[in-house]
Amino acid sequence: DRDTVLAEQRDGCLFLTLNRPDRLNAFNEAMHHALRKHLTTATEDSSIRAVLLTGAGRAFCAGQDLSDRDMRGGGEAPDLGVTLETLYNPLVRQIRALRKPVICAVNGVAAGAGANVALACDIVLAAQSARFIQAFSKIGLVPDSGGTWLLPRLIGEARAKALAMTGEPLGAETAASWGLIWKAVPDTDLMTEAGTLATQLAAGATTGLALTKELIQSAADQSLDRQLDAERDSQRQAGRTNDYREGVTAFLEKRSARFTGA
Ligand code: T3D
Repeated sequence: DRDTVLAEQRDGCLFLTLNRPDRLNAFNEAMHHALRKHLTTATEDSSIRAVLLTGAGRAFCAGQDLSDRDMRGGGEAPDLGVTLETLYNPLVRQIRALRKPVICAVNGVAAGAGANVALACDIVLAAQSARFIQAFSKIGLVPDSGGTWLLPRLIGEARAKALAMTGEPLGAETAASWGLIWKAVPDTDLMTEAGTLATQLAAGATTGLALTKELIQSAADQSLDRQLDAERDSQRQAGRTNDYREGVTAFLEKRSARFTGA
């Protein structure tokens, strides 16, 4: 059901809105499939040069829809390894592999996988009233969707463990001051600010931005020596783009660059 994610393309940007507001945009299979489909469009369509992800209504996303996990009738617990392997993991991999900036505008509560899918995006802005909740411990689960990898890298092991084990909500301003997200903005400014950022990045040097994303993502697993080699290779590639030529020319001509993404 594609209505579970609203999509609009403008100014080189694909604006995606998780759209199950009465369930706080919790993930069901339909929403997973719709989101993946839109991200595939973003990957393949060269006229899309940035993606902005947000949620409809008062929440960003409450993670897995737990009404699809109702075992009160005594039914078997589902194999959650399968749902991670087939739904959540491919989604996180797709966001990280997308060679275009993915901006997340966290408009309200982001809980469970909803929090970690947000954190998997490249630049995360949050409304000041938004909260990030590693809700998994409250239902006996472990953080997923990359949470156990991202959290200690972003905020250190001490804070990662405490957030994951207590399931306590973390306000947007604290999240920003800890380095979990890019910034917290007044609620009323969130969508304007995130939209401006997304369209600005969509008008950027797309190949250079893609290479930057890849370099920063791979850095955590590399030695400085190997990272220097990777920077050399990426810079060589970036230096061969028309956008590099245009960027230098625009600087010398004291005008704004007109990047085409090529
Ligand atoms: O299962 C697998 O495949 C494995 C993968 C797991 C990934 C995960 O994400 S596990 C974690 C799942 N998520 C949660 O445990 C969070 C559950 N929700 C909450 O803790 C709270 O709703 C929030 C803290 C997010 C927000 O609280 P609040 O007080 O602002 O809102 P509320 O009243 O709790 O929720 C409003 C409605 O949304 C309510 O429905 P109602 O009573 O109005 O009909 C509530 O049941 C519904 N809702 C909220 N979260 C979910 C949900 N319905 C289904 N699933 C949800 N996750």
